[in-house]
Parts: sequence; C-alpha cells; structure tokens
Amino acid sequence: MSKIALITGATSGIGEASAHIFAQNGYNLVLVARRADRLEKTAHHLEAKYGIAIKQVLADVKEKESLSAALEALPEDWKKVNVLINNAGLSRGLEPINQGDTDDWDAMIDTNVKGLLYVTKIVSNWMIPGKSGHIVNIGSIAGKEVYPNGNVYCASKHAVDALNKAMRIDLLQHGIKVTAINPGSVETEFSIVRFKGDEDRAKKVYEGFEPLIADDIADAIWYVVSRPKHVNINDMIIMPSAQATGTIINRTP
Ligand code: NDP
Ligand code: 8X3
Repeated sequence: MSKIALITGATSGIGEASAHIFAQNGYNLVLVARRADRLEKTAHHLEAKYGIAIKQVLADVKEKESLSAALEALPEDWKKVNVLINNAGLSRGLEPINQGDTDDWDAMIDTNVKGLLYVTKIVSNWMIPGKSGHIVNIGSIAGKEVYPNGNVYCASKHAVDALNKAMRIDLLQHGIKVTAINPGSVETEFSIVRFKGDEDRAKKVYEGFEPLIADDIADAIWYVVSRPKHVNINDMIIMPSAQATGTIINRTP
C-alpha cells in the first residue's frame, strides 16, 4: 500500500491544498472534516485526478467520542498513517477581551487546541508500532506574537506552539518527527469564518497587498515532509512579503 497522509480540515484552504499536493505525490489520504458535500467532492476529484485511494472521515475534531469512533472505524491498513497534518482550525470574532463572545472562545479552544490533541493522541498511537511518522501542526504567526483583539485565537495558537515542542519531546523515542508551520496572512475561508459570513469585511483583510495562498503553505508542508529521514524542520514561519508582523502590513493606498 502507498504511504498514507491524514489531513484534518481538508474541505477548504490549506487542508484542501495539502490534500492535492500529497495526492499528486502518490499518497493515499484520510480526509477529516464536517461538511459532507465538500468532503465528498474533494475526495472524488482527487481520486479521479491522481488515481489514489481516499477514506472520508466525516467528523468534528471537537467531539471527542464521535471523532474517536469515526477514526477507529477505519480499516486496520488505513491506520498505518505516515503523515498527520493537524490543520483543522478557526478563528471566531475579533473583539477586546471584555467584549468577547464566550461561545466563540469555546469554539476556538475546543477546535484549535483540544481537537488537535484528540486527533494526535489517536494517530500517534497508530504510528508508534512502526517507529516512524511525521506530525505537522498548523500554528500561526498568532502563535508567535499577540495582536489587538486577537486574544483567544492567539492564545490557542500559542498553545499549538507549546504542544508542537511537547510532542517532539514525547514522541522522539518513537521515531516520530514533529514540525510546526506558522503562516501569516493566507487568503482562504479563514476570515469569512472569523467574521461569521461577512464576506465584505473578510475581503478587506487582504486588500492592498498580496497575501499568501493555500498552495504556498501546502508547498511548505510538502517540503518539510519530503526531507531525508535524518532531517527534521522543527518550526517554520511563512509570511507574505508585504507583512512584517501579525498587523504590520505594507498596503498600497
Ligand atoms: P479555512 O476556513 O479555509 O479551512 C478550515 C478547515 O478546517 C475547513 O476544511 C473546515 O472544514 C475545517 N474545520 C474547522 N473546524 C473543524 C472541526 N471542528 N472539525 C473538523 N474540521 C474542521 O481556513 P484555513 O485553511 O486558512 O485554516 C487552516 C488552518 O490554518 C487553521 O488551523 C488556521 O488557524 C490556520 N492558519 C490560517 C491562516 C490564514 O491566514 N488563513 C494563517 C495562519 C494559520 P469543515 O467546515 O468542513 O469542517
Ligand atoms: C491567521 C493569521 O494574522 O489572522 O492565523 O492571526 S492572523
């Protein structure tokens, strides 16, 4: 059987672009997301285009029990995962801490931190018997610095930064590589989700400069995963050339 990559949040943006690049390179894929129609469309397209096999896992990474049941229901051969891309994540809202919506906070912490942990526990245990594997955690520039009103999203990505380091220590003895990819501004559905469907507000985030696109990040993920066995890239920050920090962006007027 070909190598297997398991990608969470594969129905859009960085996860979907990563599914393409791994499929193009002959990997079979386990794709995890919540939107069934999008998942099916992506899976069928990639199977037809690249002649690879795909298992669709319709699951919410926040939901510990149903996530675990859906992943454990995979056939044993499909649990021999070589690469895990912990990508599923979101931001909700951009308000000062005293005005934040606590449901938004729950969604971000439960998805970006707890969901990532639940998936990692299950899949790392599948990797351990083979004494190999590679976990790629999608962090953010928001995990390296804090910006106004970014409070809980930044905290959740700082947690990913810490967990990335922790996983590398804990899984070292099992031969599992661990890498974080930390992007700046990438034009995906991210801002539409952050601003709860307000497409005009989302569009303004990327106005006046050239943001990254999902393929730029997928390309970096493929780069780190395709290094020789003895080489690990611990941590990568990737920014648009026009962006210096989370909020300092050189926009043309
Ligand atoms: P998108 O909104 O385009 O994609 C997010 C993906 O995550 C979707 O496929 C969505 O699928 C999935 N997802 C969200 N919540 C869940 C959940 N609870 N369970 C399962 N899947 C879920 O955004 P991006 O591609 O930009 O985001 C991907 C990652 O990159 C996130 O972790 C984000 O924080 C990070 N990031 C993004 C940056 C950017 O500027 N865009 C910059 C830095 C980091 P579905 O709705 O079908 O479940
Ligand atoms: C997404 C990038 O700058 O909106 O993680 O936090 S940012």
